[in-house]
Amino acid sequence: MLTVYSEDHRLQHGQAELVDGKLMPCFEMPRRADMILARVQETGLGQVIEPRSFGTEPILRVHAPRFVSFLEEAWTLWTQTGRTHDALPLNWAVRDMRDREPEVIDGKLSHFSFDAGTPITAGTWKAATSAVDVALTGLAELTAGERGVFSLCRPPGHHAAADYYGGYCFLNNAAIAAQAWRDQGAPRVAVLDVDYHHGNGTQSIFYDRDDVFFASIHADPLQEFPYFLGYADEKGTGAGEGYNANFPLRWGSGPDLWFAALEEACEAIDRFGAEGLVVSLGVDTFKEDPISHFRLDHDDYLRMGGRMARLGIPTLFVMEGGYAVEAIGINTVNVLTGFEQQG
Ligand code: Q9C
Ligand code: ZN
Repeated sequence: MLTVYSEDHRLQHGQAELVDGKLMPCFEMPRRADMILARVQETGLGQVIEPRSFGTEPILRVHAPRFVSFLEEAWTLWTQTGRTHDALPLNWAVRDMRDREPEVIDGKLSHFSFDAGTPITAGTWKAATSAVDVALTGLAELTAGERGVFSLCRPPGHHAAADYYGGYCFLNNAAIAAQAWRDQGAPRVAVLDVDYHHGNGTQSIFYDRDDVFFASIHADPLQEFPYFLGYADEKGTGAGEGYNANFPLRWGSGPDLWFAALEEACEAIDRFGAEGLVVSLGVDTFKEDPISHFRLDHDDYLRMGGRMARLGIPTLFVMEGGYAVEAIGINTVNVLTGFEQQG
């Protein structure tokens, strides 16, 4: 299988995120991608290629222009106020408060985000747009005839919605690829999100549409981030009703419950009749993940890839989360190997 990878991911290396009421070193770090790339190379998965540049047009098919400009300018505005450390927001609008974009950068950070775990740094824009190029280059290889392609995106994307960032995500790489696939003529695209966390951004982007089916298997939002989206009764709205499927699982869930949900998700994708599949591939479902509470083991990732392959449609794997850094390469490449081994 081809892997698309860019060194530009290194430009996103935040110092700290707010967790447990403390500023802690970021779980989402460059070494994650290094470990995955090393495993791709040592297993001989296939060729590794660099991305081509697609510019902002495909990004603007998914994200709001004001949001994209904000991401591009945020670091400059932040440093113009004399600060050189990472930018993190502090407070958010809830319930009856106003939906306005403040003039000052601190207010803008609040307006366009939903958590304090996602630092904006000097290199964030470059890294985030490069991750989009990695996803879109993977798509181009797929539509040129590959059966499966791995886009080793970093930073991840599935928590980013049309006009807000968070959960270590700035631009929604998977959603941008799914939309580009539609724009290139695929009538129906499915996104299958197997990251431990709900793909709230992707769900939000496609929630009112019947041309992109979204299915997500994740920790129950009653117990886990992002808390406010990802419940089983979210089935889509308007034309999109019936085209969104959530499979929340309780903390402590292991392979039995997880693969039962995968079976249901895959059957729904089959019924939908997608011509293409985008997999939001997070491996933070691993039993030793430091911020997660599922119990998948190394071999489960082989089985996961095998089941995806049996859908029998061109598949773009887009990297999302996974924070057990020593194991992230093994688990990720196991999914890809499992996919390839399934005829
Ligand atoms: N107790 C992805 O996996 N913070 N994002 C959780 C830990 C947010 C994860 C706090 C986790 C976001 C792409
Ligand atoms: Zn995750």
